[in-house]
Amino acid sequence: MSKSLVVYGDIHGCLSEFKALRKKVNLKKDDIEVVVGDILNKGPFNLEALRYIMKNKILTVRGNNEEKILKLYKMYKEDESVLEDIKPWEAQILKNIKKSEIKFLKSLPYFIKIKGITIVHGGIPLGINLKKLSKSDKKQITLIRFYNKNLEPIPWHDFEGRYKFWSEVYDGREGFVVFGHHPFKKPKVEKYAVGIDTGCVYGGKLSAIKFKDFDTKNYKLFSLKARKKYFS
Ligand SMILES: [Mn+2]
Repeated sequence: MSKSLVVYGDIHGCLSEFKALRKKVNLKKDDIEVVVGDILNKGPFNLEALRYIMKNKILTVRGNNEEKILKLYKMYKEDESVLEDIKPWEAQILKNIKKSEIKFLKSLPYFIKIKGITIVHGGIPLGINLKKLSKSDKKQITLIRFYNKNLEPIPWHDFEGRYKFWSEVYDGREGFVVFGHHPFKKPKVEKYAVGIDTGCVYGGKLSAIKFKDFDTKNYKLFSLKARKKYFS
C-alpha cells in the first residue's frame, strides 16, 4: 500500500478552509499529515484550529506565532495587565487557552524530518545543522525570509536590503524542504524546496503539498480560496 505525506501551509485560525482542504487532498487511512506552523493567531478560529489539530493528531512544527503566544502567555501569567498592551485577538487566546494546550505548543518541534522531506516554518538558513541547533538557529528557522547581498538573513521589514529569498540559494543539504511563513501568491517551487504559505488569513489561499510514497519528485499541489480576508 502506498502512503502519502500531506503538508499544509499556515492556517492562522482559518479552520473552515483547513477542513475543506483536508477533504480536497483525498486522504487515505495511513497518510501522514503535517502543518508548517502558525496554526493560530490573526484568524477567525484560532483556538478552535489548535484544538482541531490536537484532536485529529495532526503533526505540527513550531511557527513564530506559536512562539509569540508562548511568550505572551508567560508574561500574562506573571502580570495580567499585559492584556491591555497586546492585540485583542491575542488577549482572547491568552484568556481562553488551556494548560494542556500550552503544554502542546511547548512540545512542538522546530522541524520534522520524514524520509528525505524536512518540514520547517520559515526555512533553513545557510550554515545551519539541524542536529545541532543553537537558540539563535531555532529563532532563524521560524523567521527566515530574505538574505542581503552578503547572504545574511535580514528582518522582514528590510525591503531595501532584499537580495534573494532563502530557498533560492538552498542546496538541499538538509533534505527537500517544505516551509510556510512567507505568503506567496502561489506556492514557491524550487529544486529543493516548496513554500506553501499562500496567505489564507490575508484573503489569499490555503495550500497543501502531497508527496506520493515520500517521493520528492512526485508531488501534487492543492490550493483553496479563503472565504474572506480576515486580516490585513
Ligand atoms: Mn509565520
